[in-house]
Amino acid sequence: MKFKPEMLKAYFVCGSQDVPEGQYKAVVNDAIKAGVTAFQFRDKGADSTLTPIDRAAVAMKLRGKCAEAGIPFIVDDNVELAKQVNADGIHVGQSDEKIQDVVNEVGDQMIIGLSCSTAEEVKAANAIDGIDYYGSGPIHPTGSKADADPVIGLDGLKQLVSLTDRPIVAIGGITVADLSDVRKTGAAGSAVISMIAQSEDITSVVKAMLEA
Ligand code: TZP
Ligand code: MG
Repeated sequence: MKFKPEMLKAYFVCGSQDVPEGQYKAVVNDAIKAGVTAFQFRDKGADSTLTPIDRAAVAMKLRGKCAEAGIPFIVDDNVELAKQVNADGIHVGQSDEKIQDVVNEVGDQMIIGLSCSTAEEVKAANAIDGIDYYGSGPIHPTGSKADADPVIGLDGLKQLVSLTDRPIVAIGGITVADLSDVRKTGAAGSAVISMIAQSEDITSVVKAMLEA
């Protein structure tokens, strides 16, 4: 699937650890039906309720749902799993597999996202061909990532946007109240876990993301 910056508008990131046990597929299906523009499979950590075998099977199922909806299925961190399920994309952090190795391995077939939370990281990433977008944050404190980088705020986001021509998706503690401010920084969209995963009304939060 060819990358388009519009895919970053309403980007849902989620793993089984982010929802009550047994509800993962249902929540992701609801988000897809509501119109998210990208989905990232990020199932990891001690709170994941999937075994490695289940994880690949669930990834495959959700991969198929995203294909039906015409949105990219992006795997967090795990290049092997991304290849196994023929994902549309891979998203890596600064301490995951080296970005240049990921580009070399799958850059010709997958969308590539890289987390960049500082000016130095953005500048270093700008020098590497083949990265499609950056994920930057956390904008606010987040309860969804134990080892999150320091909060950068909307001002920090704005600074990172000014340092690159590549599209940036904002992440970390984003709520509906932030969506228009995120937009004003020049970011291409917002990536969220709890705003969707913990919502009683997924349809309306996704609508707010699409309309921001
Ligand atoms: N990377 C930076 S913050 C974060 C990730 C995966 C968690 C975002 O989750 P939430 O619930 O939207 O704050
Ligand atoms: Mg990561």
